[in-house]
Amino acid sequence: MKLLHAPTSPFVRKVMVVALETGLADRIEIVFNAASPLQRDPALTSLNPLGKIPALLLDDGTALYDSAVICEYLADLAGDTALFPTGPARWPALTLQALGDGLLDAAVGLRYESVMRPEPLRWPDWSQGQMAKIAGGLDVIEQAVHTGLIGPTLHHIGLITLGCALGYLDFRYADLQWRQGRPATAAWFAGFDARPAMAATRPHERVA
Ligand SMILES: N[C@@H](CCC(=O)N[C@@H](CS)C(=O)NCC(=O)O)C(=O)O
Repeated sequence: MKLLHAPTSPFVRKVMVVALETGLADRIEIVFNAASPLQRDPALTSLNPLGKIPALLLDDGTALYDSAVICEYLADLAGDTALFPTGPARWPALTLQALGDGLLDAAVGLRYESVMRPEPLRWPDWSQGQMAKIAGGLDVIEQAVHTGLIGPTLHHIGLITLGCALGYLDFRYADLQWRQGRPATAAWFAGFDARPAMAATRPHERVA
């Protein structure tokens, strides 16, 4: 299998955490791709017409894309039934995954706005709207730690996604200081972030 990958991408990180935790990482060849909303790269769009990473090329030529799909594929391939639970536990796990993915959509979109969009074309109201989504999401995470929906004895795709989202905020938005006023999330994340698969996938700029 080949994974179109960038070490800065939190969505790619989700896939790598699942690959490491299911023991499949050795079967995945990493292929760097600098996915950009401004340039269509045939090496990527031939696998994912949306031009986004992660994209996974299977040995039979099938392409899978969207981190949620790839993560579930890997869990299924490994026979792991915990990361994507069945029964009633499935819905909170998938909803937390959607929360983390949505938080990341806002954060990655904001990053494009602030780094790629020419300054005269930037729209502060839109940026504030994205920041509000991030803050609202973080507040819901804090409540979920308090109610036990998120906690140290649980482990599934929702928590991996939230861990990657919080790690991305540390990487790109350290000034946001998301831990302030959210001590329960900070404590949970400190433990989660020490997992070997999280430690092995810390976001970083590409080293040429
Ligand atoms: N919903 C997608 C989001 C993937 C995504 O936004 N990836 C970014 C990199 S972090 C990307 O490829 N951006 C290029 C673009 O937006 O065209 C997933 O979960 O895989």
